Amino acid sequence: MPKKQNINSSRRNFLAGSATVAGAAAAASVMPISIANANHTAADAKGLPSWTSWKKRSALIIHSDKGMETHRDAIGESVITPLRHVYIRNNMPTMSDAQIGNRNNWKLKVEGVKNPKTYTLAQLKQLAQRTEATVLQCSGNGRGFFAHKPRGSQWETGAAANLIWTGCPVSAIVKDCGGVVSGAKFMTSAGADMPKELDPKKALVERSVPIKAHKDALVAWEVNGVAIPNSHGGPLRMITPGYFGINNVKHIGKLAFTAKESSVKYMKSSYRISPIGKKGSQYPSCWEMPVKSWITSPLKSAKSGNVVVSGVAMGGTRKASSIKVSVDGGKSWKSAKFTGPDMGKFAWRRFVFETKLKPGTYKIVSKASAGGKSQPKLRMENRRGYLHNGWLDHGVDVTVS
Ligand SMILES: Nc1nc2c(c(=O)[nH]1)N[C@H]1C(S)=C(S)[C@@H](COP(=O)(O)O)O[C@H]1N2
Ligand SMILES: [Mo]
Repeated sequence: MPKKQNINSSRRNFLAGSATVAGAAAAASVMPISIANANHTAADAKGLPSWTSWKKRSALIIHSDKGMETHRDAIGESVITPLRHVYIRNNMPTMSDAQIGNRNNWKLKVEGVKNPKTYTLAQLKQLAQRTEATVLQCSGNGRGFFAHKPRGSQWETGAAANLIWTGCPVSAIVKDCGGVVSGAKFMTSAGADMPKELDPKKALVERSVPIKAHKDALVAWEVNGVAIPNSHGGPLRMITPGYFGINNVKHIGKLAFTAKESSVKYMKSSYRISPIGKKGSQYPSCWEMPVKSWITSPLKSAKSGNVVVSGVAMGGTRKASSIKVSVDGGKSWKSAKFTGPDMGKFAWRRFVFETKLKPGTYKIVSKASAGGKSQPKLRMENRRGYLHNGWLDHGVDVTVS
């Protein structure tokens, strides 16, 4: 029998430090779960919006009609996140089958290259293929831990997933188009999901990343072995390994190599890391992800004796090189072990730490290192609650009995 945890009370306890309206709503939407029982039934999806009714309801916390996050204990214990548990974050509504039409005829326009071209998805499949495992993570993952209650979904750890993508390397497209134009400094991707009646300056999801990111990037049509579902940006999605979620433009219709960053709202003013009380396009954009880790078990209680602490660690654009765990709130640290397959530097790794604990209360925290950098103790305060990788807030208070 799979062991069930009392998620209701664990969530309530966990949310105690971030008593926000959205946080309270999230706690109320929680149901006990057992990810071992992952059968897909109609009842499973009850309460999910119709465009994502194939998801597993009990694996998700619904923040709004545009955002749902994976429960902290529902990313699974293998290295890859089950698709039915993966978070969703939409700025624009997910495109429907009717809007998308025949997937193989989906078009990608390529500009800012010597010979601009428009490819169909079928042509891209014939051009080149590569598979890459990456962490997809929202810039605001961990926002729920900020004390100043930034506007936006109060994500804790679950706006993140580790996924296997297959697609055409952007470098192969660039080569096929004769190289990028001189002076190009950015790779700019635009989604086709903006409703036509809206003003592109305000509603077009167009993102620019430094041009060096194109070397690792894919335009992907497959995730975890299936065609990318519409809600995750099918039939074609930009994947920028190591870069935050927003740069992974769903429903990509245009790829351009540009001298300047896009001037739409989602580039210029949104996703800027500014001090509390300040905003503007002069502040850095949410691009590369920093090193980060969090514990996924135990979250609230454990039996005394041998206790297995497990979690995930990611390095962003660098390989996660080590992971340490502390059971005394960071006073003393011990090395934990990475387990499972190493899926490359852009993926996260599972870790385990076995320890003997006597009855009592413990603050268990984890700290990962990558590329010579370790997670900081504290969050970097910023207006919108982006980039949280501080280890203290991500710790868990566990009662051992
Ligand atoms: N076209 C388009 N791409 C998009 C978005 C969007 O609304 N439209 N949302 C972005 C944001 S903020 C994130 S965090 C990720 C979420 O991806 P997911 O919903 O597949 O988890 O997609 C990004 N790409
Ligand atoms: Mo996001």
